Amino acid sequence: MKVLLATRNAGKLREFAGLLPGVELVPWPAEAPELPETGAFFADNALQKAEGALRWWKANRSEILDGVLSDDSGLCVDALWGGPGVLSARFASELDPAAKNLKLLALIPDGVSRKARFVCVLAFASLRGDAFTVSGAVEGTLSESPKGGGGFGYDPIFIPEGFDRTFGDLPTEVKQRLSHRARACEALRRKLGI
Ligand code: ITT
Repeated sequence: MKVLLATRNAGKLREFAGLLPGVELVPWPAEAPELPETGAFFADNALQKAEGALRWWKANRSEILDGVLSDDSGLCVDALWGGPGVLSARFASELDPAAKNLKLLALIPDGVSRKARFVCVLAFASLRGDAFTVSGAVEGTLSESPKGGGGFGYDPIFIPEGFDRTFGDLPTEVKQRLSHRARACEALRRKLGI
């Protein structure tokens, strides 16, 4: 099965390669445009990215694919009313990832819940133009300070439930087993029968 992966995020790309064995993932071409994501929900944005990618591919490429896959995901923090959530990529985007993590932690007042979850919505669109979404989530808490150089994005400040280390600090296999993206990919594989 040959699928166009509509993402510019190298961390996501790395994870999908491990989570979808047997699927030939075609990377989003460097010359292709940035895909808009203007929705209020992860599912809106995932569908918008898949739709935009499919439209661009049909207009610019002749290679036939089995479908297009997109991912909209983020970190939802209870103390921030679910934020940054769908705005996770845009939150403090002028900062590098390490400074962004420190800025997010600084927003959490002392003594409040540090509960958070990673959410991932995948949209899969076929070349016929039908599409569906699947989702996955992993519960956890925010660490007191960033820890670990693994993963990407908010991984150094997120401790998944049942562990006492962050995704950035835990072995890659742990994140690949229980992450929001791993769970969404399980649902995708079930739905596609692969
Ligand atoms: P594409 O739209 O090109 O896929 P993006 O990085 O802009 O890439 P999103 O709009 O879905 O993707 O933003 C999600 C942000 O949430 C991402 O940039 C990370 O900061 C964060 N994020 C999502 N999944 C994550 C994960 O597994 N680990 C750490 N941070 C994650």
